[in-house]
Amino acid sequence: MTNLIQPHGGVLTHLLLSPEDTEVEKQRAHEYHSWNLTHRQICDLELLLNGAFSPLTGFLGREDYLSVLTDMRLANGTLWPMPIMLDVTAAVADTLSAGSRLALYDPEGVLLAVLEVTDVWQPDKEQEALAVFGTTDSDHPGVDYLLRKTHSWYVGGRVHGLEPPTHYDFKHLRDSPRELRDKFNKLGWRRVVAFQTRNPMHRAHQELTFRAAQLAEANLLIHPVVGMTKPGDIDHYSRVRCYEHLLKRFPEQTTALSLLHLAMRMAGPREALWHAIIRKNHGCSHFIVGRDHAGPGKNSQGQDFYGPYAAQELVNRYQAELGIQMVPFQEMVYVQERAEYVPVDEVQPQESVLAISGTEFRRRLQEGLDIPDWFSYPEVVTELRRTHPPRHRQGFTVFFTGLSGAGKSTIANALVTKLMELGGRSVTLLDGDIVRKHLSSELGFSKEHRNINILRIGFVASEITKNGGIAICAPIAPYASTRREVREMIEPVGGFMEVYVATALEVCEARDRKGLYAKARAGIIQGFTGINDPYEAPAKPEVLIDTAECTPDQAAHRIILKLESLGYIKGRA
Ligand code: PPS
Repeated sequence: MTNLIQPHGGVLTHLLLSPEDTEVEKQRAHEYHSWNLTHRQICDLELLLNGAFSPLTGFLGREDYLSVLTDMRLANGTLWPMPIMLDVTAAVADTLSAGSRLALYDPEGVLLAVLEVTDVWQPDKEQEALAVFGTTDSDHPGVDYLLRKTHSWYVGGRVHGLEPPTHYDFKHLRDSPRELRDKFNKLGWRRVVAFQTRNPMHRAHQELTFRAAQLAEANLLIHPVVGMTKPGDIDHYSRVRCYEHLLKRFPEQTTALSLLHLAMRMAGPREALWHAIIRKNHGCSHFIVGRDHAGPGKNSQGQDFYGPYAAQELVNRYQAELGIQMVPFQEMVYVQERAEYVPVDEVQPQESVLAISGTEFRRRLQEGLDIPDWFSYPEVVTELRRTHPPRHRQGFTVFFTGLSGAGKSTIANALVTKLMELGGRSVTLLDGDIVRKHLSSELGFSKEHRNINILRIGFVASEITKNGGIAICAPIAPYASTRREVREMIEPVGGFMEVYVATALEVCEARDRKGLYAKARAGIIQGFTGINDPYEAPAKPEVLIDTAECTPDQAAHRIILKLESLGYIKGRA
């Protein structure tokens, strides 16, 4: 490892091994335990390796971790607000101890780095959530990821990089901190103000960044996050094409665009401080912190997790030791009389303000409604419309769930026929029995096998949905957490509607068309849903159908009406 002193941004950590040492590690790697990195871990590793996370030299050990939680500092006192550890399963943690070497692979099996383990421990995740996010509310995406998706053991230690993660997209826009510093030096940009974003940029953002650059007497770096952002955000491919369009609207030679493969945590104030340090490492002298920086949205009580300017306050508190100057900004609003954007605190009482919120903007996109020129540039809107067509041209999944014999298949068949009659999109039926015959013939009915079965259905349905088709699924899907996983696979790529066919167990048992309930009662079939295996009823399905109160035809019609009201189908059925 070498530390390079650069004119901008201080010491930059460099963790990539020399070609000779890389060869040696490659030869030895088969002797080490191995770990296949998750998407988030690949993001973290890339930024460790290229120095964006300087002064970190690897994943945090336990002492640094605890110190970051309580004081936002490493154990040696250096300011660092975000805990960055490698999370692994208990099975892998069991094989490791101080001194072990762990080979880190990408999903294609490429050896990216070797971790020289110093610490292995099981964290108190609730304590971590409270320290980092100030809450354990799982409506916070960072908390949700920590509690549900992060493995239960942490490993820390120095990282030895063999090669940086590969990117096949937008190569011309990906710069390491050193590359950006060199670029700024070459261009003679001594003062550079960075703008962080995870959203498409519209005119308000352009005006804000333009003013920030003027205020700081600096050049502008648009530095969007393309690693992991908030679930539900617009995909980075569409966003980057939008940024490229917008770049042409800035005065030539003043502004640069570069992509940051960061995995955001949506930690608001703490995250803003972290973002500032990362931009300092990329050679920037100034950093814009606007309203609700890295905000996670609303909590389960419908309130904001953090105050709108809490991030600015926190960054301000650490300004003296940060090494990068914050440029705080109020929200920008459009003043109709002046036909221009101004910070909200500069609006005069008699002036009228026009605003389109992010939610309203998405609604207009989804419904194909007008988006005015004062809000965004036509080329940006066209780009977004191309990849985010209105709902009636998107794919969707209708996911039935309910007991065996509840009537799922009958209603699903009726729905398929009605959707075929409407036409316009291909319709695929993934009924429980069909799937068990063609996709899951080797599986039984243990919890593990049922989950595999449902996730297979979810995967196929998400591919169909992504490509603009309609998937109708009708398994029992008895477990809430698996249904939630399916929803999470599909919602980012199109519509998802859960239909709970709430036929009572007694009714299903009385029907017993396949004679399975009788066999289950007689103990011939084990683990039968509703008899000796649980069915967790959905808490908030989009549609609840009581088959005692309607015919299959009426039930299918209700679903059509719901799809229509959500905009997924056009015109009356
Ligand atoms: S699951 O739990 O979602 O994977 O089940 P699924 O694939 O939808 O099950 C389809 C049919 O399998 C029959 N069957 C059982 N159901 C529940 N529990 C047990 N142990 C079992 N063994 C066989 C049952 O008839 C299901 O049919 P449907 O179509 O739901 O009536």
